[in-house]
Amino acid sequence: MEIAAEEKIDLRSDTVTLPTDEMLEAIRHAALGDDVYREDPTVEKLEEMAAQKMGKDAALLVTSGTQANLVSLINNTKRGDLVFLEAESHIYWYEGGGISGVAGLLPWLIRGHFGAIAPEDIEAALRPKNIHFPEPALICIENTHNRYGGTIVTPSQMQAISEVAKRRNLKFYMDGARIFNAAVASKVNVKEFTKHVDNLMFCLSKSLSCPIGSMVVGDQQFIEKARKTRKVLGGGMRQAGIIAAAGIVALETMIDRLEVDHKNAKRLAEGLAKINGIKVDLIAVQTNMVRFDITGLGVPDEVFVQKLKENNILASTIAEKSVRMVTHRGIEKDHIEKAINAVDKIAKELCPKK
Ligand code: TLP
Repeated sequence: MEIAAEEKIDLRSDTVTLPTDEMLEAIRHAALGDDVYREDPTVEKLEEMAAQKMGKDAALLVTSGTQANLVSLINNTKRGDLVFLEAESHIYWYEGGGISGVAGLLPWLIRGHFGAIAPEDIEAALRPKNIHFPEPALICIENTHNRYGGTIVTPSQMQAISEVAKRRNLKFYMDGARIFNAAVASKVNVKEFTKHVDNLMFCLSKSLSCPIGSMVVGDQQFIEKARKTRKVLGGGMRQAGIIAAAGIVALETMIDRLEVDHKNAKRLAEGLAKINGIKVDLIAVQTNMVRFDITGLGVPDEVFVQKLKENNILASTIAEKSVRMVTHRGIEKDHIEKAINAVDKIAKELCPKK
C-alpha cells in the first residue's frame, strides 16, 4: 500500500474514525421517529441489541461516553455519596469534574495495577458507618483502562471486586468505553466481563467507528431512571435513529476486526521499543493503544508531539514525558511502519550521539 508523503497518520485516538459506507447507507435509509416519545424504531432496535450483547435487561442510547458516565453516576448514587475510582480513571481526569460539579459526588481514588484496583484496597478504604463519614455507594472501574494504555481488567479481577461490592452493599459500574477491545483481545465473550457489574456503558464512537453515541446498559429499572436523567441533562434526542443506524452496523460488523488494531498496536510498540530514548512497557500493550515514555529524548512531550506533527504523524500527550498512539480502522500496517520510522528519525535528530 502506497502512502502519500503528505497523508496525515492520525494516531491521537480511535475517536477520529469516520463512519463506514455501510453506516452512511444505513443512516440514509433508517426508519425514524421521535425518540423522546419512544417512537424511533431504529433506536429501539439498537437498544435491544446492545442489552442482549451485554447480557442485561435494557440499554439506552446517549450522546457521548461522558454523558453515559454522568447519567450512570447520578443513577447509582445520591448527592454527597462516596464513589471509589481508580486514580487514573477517565471519569476523574477528563470529564470536567462532572462527578462532583454535576452529580454532587465525592470521588475516592484508589491506585490500581495496570488500571485494576485491588479488592483489598477497596476494603481498606471503607470506613465504618459513622455520622462523620460520607456514605459509600459505588465502585467504578474502567475497561480497557485508557491512561494505562488500553490495559484490560480481567474477568477474574472483576469478579473479585464484585464480591466486595456485594458484601459491602455497593453498586458496581464499568466505564466500558472500549470493552469490546478487552473481549476481543482476551478471546472471550463480552458477557464474561459484563456479568460482574450492575451496569455499564460502552462507546460506539471509538474503535467501533460510529460518528456519535454511547450506550448505558443495566437492569430495566436502572435504564428507566437513566432515560429520565438523560432528559434532565439535555440528552433526550428526537430522530436519533440516524445515530442508532450506524450503531447497529457497528455491533454487526465492527467488533471482530478489532483484532487487526491490536496486532498493529503490538507491532508499533515493538518498533518503538527498539528506538534509543524511547521506553515502552510491552506488558501494558494489550489492546489498541501504545503509551510510551520519551524521557530519554530530553524534550517536553509537547515538543516531541509537534515534531511528529511536522512529519505528518499525530499523537497525543497524556502525562509529562508520556505519549499515546492509538490504532483504529483506517490505520494499516504501512502507516505503522511510517510512524515508527518518523519516531526513529526524530529520536536520532534529538540524540545524534546515541
Ligand atoms: N476518551 C478520549 C479522550 O477523552 C481522552 C480518548 O481519546 O481516549 N471513558 C473512557 C475510558 C474514554 O476513553 C473516553 C474518551 C470517555 C469515557 C468519554 O467518551 P466521550 O469522548 O464520548 O465523551
